[in-house]
Amino acid sequence: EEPPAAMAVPQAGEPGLTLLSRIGAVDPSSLNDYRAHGGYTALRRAFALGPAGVIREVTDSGLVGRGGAAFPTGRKWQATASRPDHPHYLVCNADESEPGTFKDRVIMEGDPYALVEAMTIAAYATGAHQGYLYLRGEYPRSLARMEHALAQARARGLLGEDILGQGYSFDIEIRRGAGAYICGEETALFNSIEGYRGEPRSKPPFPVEKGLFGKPTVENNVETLVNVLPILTMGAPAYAAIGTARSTGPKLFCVSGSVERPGIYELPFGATLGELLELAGVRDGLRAVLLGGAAGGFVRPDEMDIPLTFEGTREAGTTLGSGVVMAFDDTVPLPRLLLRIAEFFRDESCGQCVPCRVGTVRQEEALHRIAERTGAAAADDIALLREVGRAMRDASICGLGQTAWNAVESAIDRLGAYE
Ligand code: L3W
Ligand code: SF4
Repeated sequence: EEPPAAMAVPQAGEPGLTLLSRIGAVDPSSLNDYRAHGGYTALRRAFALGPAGVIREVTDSGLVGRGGAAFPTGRKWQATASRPDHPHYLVCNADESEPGTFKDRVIMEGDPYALVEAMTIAAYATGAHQGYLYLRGEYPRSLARMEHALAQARARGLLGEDILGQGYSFDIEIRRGAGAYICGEETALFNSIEGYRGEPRSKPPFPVEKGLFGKPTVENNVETLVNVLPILTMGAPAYAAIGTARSTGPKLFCVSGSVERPGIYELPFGATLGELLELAGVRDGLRAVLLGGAAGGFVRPDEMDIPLTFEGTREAGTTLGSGVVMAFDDTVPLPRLLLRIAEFFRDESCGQCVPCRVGTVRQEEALHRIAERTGAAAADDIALLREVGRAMRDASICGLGQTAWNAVESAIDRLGAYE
């Protein structure tokens, strides 16, 4: 079995944490221990509130999606709940594949019952009786822990028929990914579950109307879902008081690269990039920080005041994405790093649409040439990269093609990568 995911040394299991409070403190194989650590109080509260009451709390909490796109969760749930056509489905996107992202893995390995409880609440609120957990194929430990948790929950009447004697039935099936990054795109994921090629569908229609098997579907990231537990236990106003007005609640950050203590850090939204890197022990000679993963962008060491919020990173011309913070010191060759990112997108493009299928190849070729050329010759290729990048951003069907040029563009414009 692969080694456990890195945990943030100064944070995991410490008091004062919300999402990580049980990680390292609870026995992930024991439902009793989960209950002893506050487990299943949120589901009881959900049954007391009723589906509409749960959606109201989630809406009032200001929770937005943690997969990278920050769509309001309450609005998504309401849209599916109000659809007259049935069945409704709940899908948890655990195909965590964005380079540098490993937060969902820490939750599934360290607190698996939290995800089972949160999925049950989401399904109850949106009128679903069947849920799917789409789990990254490269996470065997997450799979084992989640399978065990599902079996225990079923055996104890917390999944299946008549959950907690409330007359509500719900169950969860696990589907494993097979190594394709694109299957983390929500509609490619539906195709994968349905047995088709993992190719994104055009939107609209959005999944809330026409999702899995063509039915109204709520799809949320693992971290998004587990936030529902503190929302219900502490109440929406207390939750909304954490973070900033537009990015409420706690956030998990995945810190890796040139730092002393890589791992998952939980901080309220609004902490600065510098504060986070201070916790992780930033090394001398910092050259750049990649925010948001391969689909995100680079920032410079003099931009440490950027607030880690969706609005703050947007105003700074970058993105928070799924919470990736990858530090690079001056021993890392930037052209090689950019080539690796371009290679990744060329490999992972599903090939369905021309701008992305061809653009990711042209981007990689140009970066290869630039790595060997200087001056005016390199300038030609940089101009070509901009043109190809614009076409990918404007005309690709899905987020992969739309963001495949982000990191390279930011390296050229913010870091002066080829100057
Ligand atoms: C109802 C509308 N629903 C949008 C829903 C939509 C989806 C969500 C966001 O992700 C991000 C990117 C990267 N009525 C709706 C609506 N929705 N309008 O809201 O939608 P969208 O299209 O803005 O984004 P997206 O394509 O789902 C793109 C990030 O994903 N990314 C990688 C992420 C990796 C991980 C990981 O490894 N864990 O999350 C790659 O591109 O940051 O911002 O549900 O249906 N009118
Ligand atoms: Fe496939 Fe790329 Fe088009 Fe997305 S943008 S549908 S990954 S070819």
